[in-house]
Amino acid sequence: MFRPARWTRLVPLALAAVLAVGAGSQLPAAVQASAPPDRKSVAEQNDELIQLLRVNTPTQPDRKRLTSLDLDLAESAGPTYTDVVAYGKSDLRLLTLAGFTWSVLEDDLEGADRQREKDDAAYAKAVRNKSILATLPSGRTSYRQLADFNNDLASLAQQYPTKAKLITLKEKSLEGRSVQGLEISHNVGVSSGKPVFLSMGLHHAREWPSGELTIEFAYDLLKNDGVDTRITNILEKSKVIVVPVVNPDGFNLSRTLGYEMKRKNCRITNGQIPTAGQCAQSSNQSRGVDPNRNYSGFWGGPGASTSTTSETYRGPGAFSEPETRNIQALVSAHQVTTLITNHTYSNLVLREPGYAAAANTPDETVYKSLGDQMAAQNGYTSQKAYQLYDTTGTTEDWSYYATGGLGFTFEHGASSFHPAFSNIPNYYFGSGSTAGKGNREAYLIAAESTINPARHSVVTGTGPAGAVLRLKKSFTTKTWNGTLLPDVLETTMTVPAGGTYTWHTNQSTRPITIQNGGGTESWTLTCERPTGQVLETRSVTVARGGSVTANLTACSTAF
Ligand code: 0X9
Ligand code: ZN
Repeated sequence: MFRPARWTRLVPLALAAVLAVGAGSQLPAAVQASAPPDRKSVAEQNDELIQLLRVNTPTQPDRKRLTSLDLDLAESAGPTYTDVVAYGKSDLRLLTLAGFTWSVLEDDLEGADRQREKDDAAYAKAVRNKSILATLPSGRTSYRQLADFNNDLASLAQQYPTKAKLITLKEKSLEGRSVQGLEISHNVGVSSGKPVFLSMGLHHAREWPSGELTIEFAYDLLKNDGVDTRITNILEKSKVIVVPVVNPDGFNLSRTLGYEMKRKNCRITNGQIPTAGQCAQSSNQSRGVDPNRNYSGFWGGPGASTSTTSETYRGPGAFSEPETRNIQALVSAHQVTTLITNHTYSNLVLREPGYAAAANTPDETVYKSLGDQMAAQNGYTSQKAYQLYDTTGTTEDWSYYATGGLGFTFEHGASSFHPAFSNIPNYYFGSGSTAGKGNREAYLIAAESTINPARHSVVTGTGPAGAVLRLKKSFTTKTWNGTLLPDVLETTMTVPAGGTYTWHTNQSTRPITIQNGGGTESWTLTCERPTGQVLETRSVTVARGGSVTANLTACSTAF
């Protein structure tokens, strides 16, 4: 995954082979075998192919050494190998000089993209002819463009006004685009105290299926509410929030022919807004901040680069980017008890911790059990995130340790950032041994786990109908070098008619505090007039699986 797409092509595969031999490493059989007969014409044009390589990394030191080369790791790794996107001779030379051997999984990624477009057209035709019947909840037959995502979110909100609310995240992207999502629940406009399941896509621009799966789940919930009892129950008891495109600038560029391998955002110069067209300039193609290294949790630690041209560039500071600040604000303003951030690829369900030197999380038992349950549906491998490789500053490095909401990274697909679209129904509904399960079932399990009070906390009691209740917690999140950054979690609900409230929340003590043996922390609960006048203040301490009663009698008297 890591490494800029450089769209110049300079060197044929044959030269790669020469380089490999020249440096004294054994030429892998797959490299020899993979050169097709028509390679000559490519060589004549002096082209350079973008390849997918399977690099042999039998030991942990090998994997560490490979990571340190700052190549574009394809986030697919097994016990003895790590897949790498290689951009021609400089990358191949780097690997060779470092003593690595490899086989070629795909010798022309751009050619594969052209083939994918042909396949998508054939798939759309087959669906139109009804020779393929299993279609996605929305009926889509090709990857969405950015405008399609935004139009679809808006039409769902319009079509289901009591169940779907369009949301715009607080900051625009660097190129001025708004970031949109949908809140989905019965009586979505009523502030209800329901627990929240947040699903997101496209932190990484080229990982197109991650946005598709996120929005298809929204269609599924809205279409099948009242039809499928599991979905009816989910919308009654929880709120599902989807944000299919977290990084619209990067995604928009990746959907422009010639830029498909764009991964990061459009930050060209630290702290500066890019000028129009700057992000697409060929000299800037390796620029950008990796949104999945820019969150504050352990920011600046292992598996995140300080180089502005690295695919894992962490940015000049934690939350330096609007894309990550948006998600921070969204999560801080809701009781997100379950979170899935969708990525591609490797068929993985990843839970914290994200770097190998970290201790197991204090929630390892429940965390693993939910990860395993979901992986049993989509057929992926459930594991700790660092078992793929070390990272810091990822979404859950912040969200899990700061809120306690169980957060997962899903890496969809076996071997491609964005395979032919005909794969997406298989990802969603499952295929082969997972037929009828797939990510649809995994997401339903995530939503059902969100509802399960054993997996979050409950604050309940009496108060005056119409009063605004507020739960607030202020603390600091520590980056890798010890900098303390202010964080505020703040959510509200309204006491319903009848004067009894039930609020499904995250635990009051942060996992990071539990892990560091730091004692207990509390929520501050206030009961207010709708004008904001505070009538009662309480301190609430509640653990995961716990319930606490707070009868707001002073507030009731004064209201
Ligand atoms: O590196 C990433 O950001 C994620 N993979 S991707 O290829 N989609 O970019 C994985 C991050 C998961 N966390 C850890 N591996 N610790
Ligand atoms: Zn990703």
